[in-house]
Amino acid sequence: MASQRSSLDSQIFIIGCGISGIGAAQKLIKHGFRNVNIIEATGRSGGRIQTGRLGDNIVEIGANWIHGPSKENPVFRLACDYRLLDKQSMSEENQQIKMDGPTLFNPNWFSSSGQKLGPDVMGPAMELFIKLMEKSQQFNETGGEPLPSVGKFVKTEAERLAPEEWKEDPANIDLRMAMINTLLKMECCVSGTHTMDDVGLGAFGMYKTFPGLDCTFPGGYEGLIDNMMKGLPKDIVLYNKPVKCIHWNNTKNGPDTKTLPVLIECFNGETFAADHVIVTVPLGYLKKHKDTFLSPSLPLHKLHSIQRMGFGTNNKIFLEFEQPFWDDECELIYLVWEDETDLSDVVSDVKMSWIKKIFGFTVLRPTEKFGHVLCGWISGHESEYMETLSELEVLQSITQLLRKFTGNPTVAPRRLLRSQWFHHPYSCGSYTYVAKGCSGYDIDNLAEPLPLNGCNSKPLQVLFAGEATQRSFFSTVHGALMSGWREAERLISHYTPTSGSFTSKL
Ligand code: 6YU
Repeated sequence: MASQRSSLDSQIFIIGCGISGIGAAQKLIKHGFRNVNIIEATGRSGGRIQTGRLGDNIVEIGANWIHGPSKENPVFRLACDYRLLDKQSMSEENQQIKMDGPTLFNPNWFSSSGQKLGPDVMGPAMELFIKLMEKSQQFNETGGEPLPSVGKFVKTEAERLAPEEWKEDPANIDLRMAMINTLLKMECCVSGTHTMDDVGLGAFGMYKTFPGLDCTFPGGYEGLIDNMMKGLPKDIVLYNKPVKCIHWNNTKNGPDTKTLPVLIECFNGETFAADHVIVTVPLGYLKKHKDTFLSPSLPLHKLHSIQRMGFGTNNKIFLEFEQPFWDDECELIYLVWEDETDLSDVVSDVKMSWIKKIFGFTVLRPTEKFGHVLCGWISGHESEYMETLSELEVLQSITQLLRKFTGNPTVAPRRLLRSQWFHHPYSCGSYTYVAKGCSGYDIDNLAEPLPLNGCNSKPLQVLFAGEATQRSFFSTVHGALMSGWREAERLISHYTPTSGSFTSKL
């Protein structure tokens, strides 16, 4: 066992300067480790937390909300400590709101024949959908899921229940089924998947929520990253150094390595010797580079879990308008395609009809601050295709779409900004979902350090953090942060085995 002094001199490299990497560095440095560095592929910190600009407005290109802003949520605690939230978001009242179902925004509904629909027509579809989504989450505890995917379950149940539940109002059944399809497309954005048919029904309820009504950062999510970075040594991050390969188990020696077990090789040819490496690159990146990112290659069960887990695309399209076409109180605009009654949450011809995958738009609030700005949401292969089009092409298609749905031939966004997470070379998509056939064990496999337990070589050479490695809060900022802290604590308790469970607080 290394002495306390030499353990604090261990060479630790963290790959990726997203919130999980920054969180890991914070904890290790607070504990006293002296040689901690972060290697980041791009020229910035924050990864999938990225605040941008649309004209004078701040917009979030990546993460938007603190999901479940209440005391148990570490992102909420940090945001409060750094004074980044408004009063309303920090209020006890806000923190106590239970959020088991979807966030209930104040909606407007527009149909493809250019009509505005009312809650009397759409309300029952919303209620049925919410009920079915709640049911979908219960199979994780009860087991015995009747169908393999959330999509198949919701679609089958909606088709079975709708005629009975809406028998008093047969004229609206088709419109309500079309609305359920819109809600399925919305759920694809929430889950970050192409179709809800790809999301496993049994594992869906593994995702847990904290209480609290989702809130945003008035000054931008990146303020959180800036504040966290201020607490770290100045030159801790080595920017613009994409890592090509992590050679572990002493399989490759660099000029400065004699005894250290890991050698990190960057694409620019630079190498860094390490005792421990914490990998925080997104699951999308691992999926694409799994055969070359580690040498020796990842063990088979880890490789299989990387393949099985889902990592999809959810993109945003911000639009600025001179005048709103929505109601004063409206927070969310739904688009209902009247011909989509067969509950297919994918489009048949991506190139021709990608735009039909946009389920709707959230309204950026408050109006006094943002003016009239909408955020459109689009997931899946349709979203990936949208990324390949020019901004002008996207703007033209959206203008046509809005004219069709509002029946107003003069509606015209004056500015547009969209995200392109699928083609981002170091994200390769947006976030993780539990794909059909996945279970919590796949997430545990992703998080398992190398070498595997029981090997005689030096332990904890490569550790794995990042949102995809967190069983209950995958796909979120707080899940990512918790995973970074978890791996830092793994290293800390490795060097202080007698201290029992480690409870340091940042
Ligand atoms: C949340 C939200 N939100 C919208 C959109 C996106 C995401 N999330 P990072 O990628 O940050 O860092 C890794 C770094 O590694 C990065 O800097 C790379 O450049 C670097 N790297 C990669 N390869 C490298 C190499 N070879 N060498 C060196 N460096 C390399 N989360 O809490 N609230 O509102 C949203 C949203 C469009 C894209 C989000 C949201 C997800 C978070 O952004 C994300 O999880 C974390 O930032 C990841 O941090 P990290 O450190 O792990 O990786 C029931 C059920 C369903 C479950 N789903 C529920 C939905 C919850 C998700 N929420 C919604 C979505 C929105 C709107």
